[in-house]
Parts: sequence; structure tokens; C-alpha cells
Amino acid sequence: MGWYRRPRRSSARVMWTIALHLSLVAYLVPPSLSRLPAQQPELPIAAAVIRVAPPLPPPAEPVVGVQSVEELFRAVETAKEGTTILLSPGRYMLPRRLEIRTDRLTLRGATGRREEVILDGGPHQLGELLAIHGCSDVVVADLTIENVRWNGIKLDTDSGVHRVTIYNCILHNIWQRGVKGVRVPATVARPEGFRVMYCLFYNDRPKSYADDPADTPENFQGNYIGGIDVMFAMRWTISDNVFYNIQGRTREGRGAIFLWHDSRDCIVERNVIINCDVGIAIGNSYKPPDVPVHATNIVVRNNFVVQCPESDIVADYTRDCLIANNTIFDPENRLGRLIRLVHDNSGTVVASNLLVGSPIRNESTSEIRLLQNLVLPPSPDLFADPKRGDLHLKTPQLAVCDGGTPLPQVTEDFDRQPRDSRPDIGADEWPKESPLQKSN
Ligand SMILES: [Ca+2]
Ligand SMILES: [Ca+2]
Repeated sequence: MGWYRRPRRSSARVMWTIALHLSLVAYLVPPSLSRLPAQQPELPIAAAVIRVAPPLPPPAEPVVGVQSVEELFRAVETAKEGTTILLSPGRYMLPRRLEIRTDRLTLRGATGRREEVILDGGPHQLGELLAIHGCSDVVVADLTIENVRWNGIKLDTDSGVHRVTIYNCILHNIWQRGVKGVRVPATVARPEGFRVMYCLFYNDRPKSYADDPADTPENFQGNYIGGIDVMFAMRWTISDNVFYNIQGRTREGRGAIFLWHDSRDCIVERNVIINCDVGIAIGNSYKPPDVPVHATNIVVRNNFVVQCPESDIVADYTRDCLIANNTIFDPENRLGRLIRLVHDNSGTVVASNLLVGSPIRNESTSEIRLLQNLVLPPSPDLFADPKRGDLHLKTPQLAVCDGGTPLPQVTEDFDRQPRDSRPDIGADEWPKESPLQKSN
């Protein structure tokens, strides 16, 4: 009996062991093996305005490669200062918020192709996906973050976080803020020296209530959504990014770029913003009593902004800011808000902007300098491909070329080509030397 039953038990055990191994293999299989069709997202954005990020230099040791969610969490939790974590291509379904708490840590896609490494918050319905907490000089590069209810990259700036670089990333279907920097108490140093560069922020559709249970008919009506939202920003650079379709439920969302609560000395340049609810907001009409000014000495230059119905560019409680040489295409803006100035904007200068649509809407109570801004009616001859974000001049326009104000803060154009001694109006300078061979 014994000898007869034994092999049966044994074969059952073998089968069970095989099944266990198979399930373990399925569980442990690195995401690189469940390969994605890693492709650039197909969006109606002109190729001429999507900047290719210069590749980062090869990482310096120590370098830790990861291929699974478990390895990723372990690597981030145990990394020494200065470590680079390289993620293999694949989709990483994160079960909880991933927190970086180590100085000089770099989290980077291994191939440099940001669409090949995806951190996905969807399966576990994450409120926040990546957080940076109590540390500085962190780099997040060459990867995609998508399907997050609240914040894609949460900067816990109230814990002392500085000089973070977010480089060549995609933030996709993030339903509150792609990048969020919170309110900072007076006892903590303000977040300084951040850079957000060469990133693509886009959503597939307007926000709906189902995307975010915290955004309800009783509070934000499904419009609590934006791209980069930072309070108390000091010396930030936000450049060469593309924002597409960051939209609230009723198209009354927040800024694709939103700097407020006493933000200072920042540069916002060469960004392309298409079909968002608000383009660039420096300041806001809501201002708590302990914040004297929302934005001081912020330069908004050489941006292309297309069809943002709540405001393409708005300044609201600012001081000594510069809004210069931006090109805005929004001929049907329902509120006439291509550039909108609200409340006190003492010392702020608005110069050499090119607007297709309504003129500047100055509701400001303070003196403000408006210099050489130009409003034109829409014309098929004006821009290369306006609805797809390409606001390069198609031909040299008499009213536009050489009509701007020389400014020490604007020495280049959208293409980083030099401004000549008689700068053109708008973000694109038409090169003088070879007007018939203009590349951009
Ligand atoms: Ca010129
Ligand atoms: Ca140019």
C-alpha cells in the first residue's frame, strides 16, 4: 500500500512544485520580459516643437540595475548617497508610493528612451506615485509616470528638498498635478534650484469624477488638475517642456505651469503648451494673508501657447516679473484672455509678445509696463502649424520682424538662436542672414 501510494503523493508533489515554480516565475519575471510596444505617444503635436533632450552622460558608480518592482523598491530604500538606479525597459506596476530619501540619488531609465520605462500607478490606484522627501540633488530622468489619481511626482518641499532635476520624463494621465511642490512652513528653507526640462505632460481626455474621488461636485467640480504646481519656488528653471490636454471636467482647470505663494527668481522658457485650460500662471486670485506677493522676478519668455481657454498667460499678484517674447495663438478664446493681468502687478513688464486673438486684458490695479506687444488676426500665412503647437513664423512678417524691444533677459529665441539687435516680436526670431533658407 505504502509503496503504491507513495509515488502518487510524490507525483502530486512534483506537479504542485512545478505549478509553484511556474507561478513564481510569472511573479518574478522582470518587466523587461513582458515587453511593451515602446513607442512615442502619437499626439497631434508638430515634431518641430518637441525638443529632443541632450542625452545625460553615462552614470558614475555606484550604479544599481533593477528589473522588477521589488528590486526597484529595495534599491531606492537601500541606496547610498550618489547612487544611480537604472531601470530596465518595462512596465512597473507600483503597489505603493515610491519615496526617495537619499541625497544625490538618480532614478533613470536605462536606455534613455523615456517611453520604454513606465512607472504605472493605475493597477493599485495610487494617489501619489513618486515622492522626494527630505533630500536634495535628486535626478529623475528618461522614464514615464502614468495613471495616478493625484500627484505624479510629489515634492515634499516642506521636509527640505532642493535642486531636484526632472529630465526627459513623460507624465501621462495624472489627475491632479504632474509635479507638485507643497506649502512650505517658515521654519523650512524654500525649495531652491529645481529644474524641470524636456518633459512631456499629457492626458488622453479631460478629467472626470471617476479619475479622482477627492475632486467632487462639492469642491472642485472635477477641475482640480494642472501640470506643474509649486509654492515658494526659488530659482527654478522650467524649460523645453511640452504640455498637451491638461484639462478639467468643464475646462476650468489650473495652470500647465503654476508658480505661486511667494515664488521668486524663476525662469519659464521655451515651453510649448497646447489645449490646456490655463497655460502659464504666475500667481493666483486666491492669496492667503500671510503671502504678500505670489511671484517676484519671474521671467516668462520664448514660450509657444495655443488655445488655453481660462488664460494662456496670467499674472496675478506679481512684482517685477517679465513676460516677454511669447507667442500665443488663441483666436477664439471665450474670455479674451491671451495675456491677463489681475490685481497688483507692480513693476511687472509685458513686452514683445505676439498675440493672435484678443489684445492684452489688463485688469490690474497697479501701474504696469506694456511694451511693443502685437495683436494680429489669424492668418494661414502667419505660423507654421499653429493648432499643433508650431508657432514658428512661416514667412518674415513686416509687423513682427524687428518690431520688438531689446531686453537684456531675452538674448535667444525659442530655438536658442540669437536675437539680433532689433528683436522680432514673439518667441521666434527670423534669422536675418538667410531669410529664404530659414530652418526655424
Ligand atoms: Ca530681428
Ligand atoms: Ca527661430
